[in-house]
Amino acid sequence: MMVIKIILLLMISKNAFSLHCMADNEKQDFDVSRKALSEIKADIQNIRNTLYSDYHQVVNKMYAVLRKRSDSLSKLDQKIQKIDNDFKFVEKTCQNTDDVELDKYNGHCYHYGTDKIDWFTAKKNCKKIGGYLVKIDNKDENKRIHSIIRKTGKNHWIGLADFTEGQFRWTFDQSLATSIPWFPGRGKHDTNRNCVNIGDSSGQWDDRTCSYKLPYICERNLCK
Ligand SMILES: [Ca+2]
Ligand SMILES: [Ca+2]
Repeated sequence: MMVIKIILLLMISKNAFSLHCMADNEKQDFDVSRKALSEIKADIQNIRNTLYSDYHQVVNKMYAVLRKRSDSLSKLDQKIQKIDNDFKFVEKTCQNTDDVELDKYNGHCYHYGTDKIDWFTAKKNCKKIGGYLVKIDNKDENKRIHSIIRKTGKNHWIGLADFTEGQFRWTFDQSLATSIPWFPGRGKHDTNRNCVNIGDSSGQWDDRTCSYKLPYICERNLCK
């Protein structure tokens, strides 16, 4: 539409500007030309306004997308930082356990502490080497551990306790233990017996007072 107006304007204005004085019909052409010119100017202004509006809409949309992406990257960056910190912690604890003897079994590492200490101190000692008081997940793991401690002739602390009476939970993940291989007569309601050890003779478990002093077993999910 605007192109047609421009062509018309050029045709009319050519005649209008070629004369020194204007007759009536030429004056009409002149007026028509001026009107067309005004319309073209208005059209150009409308197009310019539309372009500005479109431009701002596009910029705002792009800015919103970029801001969303930036937020996602920030969250990702935080997660990477946390993982990096975890790796540093593991690296540090591994360096500190160079002199600790570890038994590797099924992708995990086990440390058999020989010093006789109470259950809470045993728990702390395991944490120092980047592990936890052992969580015995199944019969095979119990069999492996029993095969080692039976040679020591001593019961060992494991990471199981019922600080809420009757609810025996693993310290590693606070999950409830199922099908516990108790010594006959053990694991009954007794608020003085809250910490659990594994027996060297049968591999069965016994609950007793947490202040009792025993060797202990630590487990670690990562091995060098
Ligand atoms: Ca385990
Ligand atoms: Ca108890």
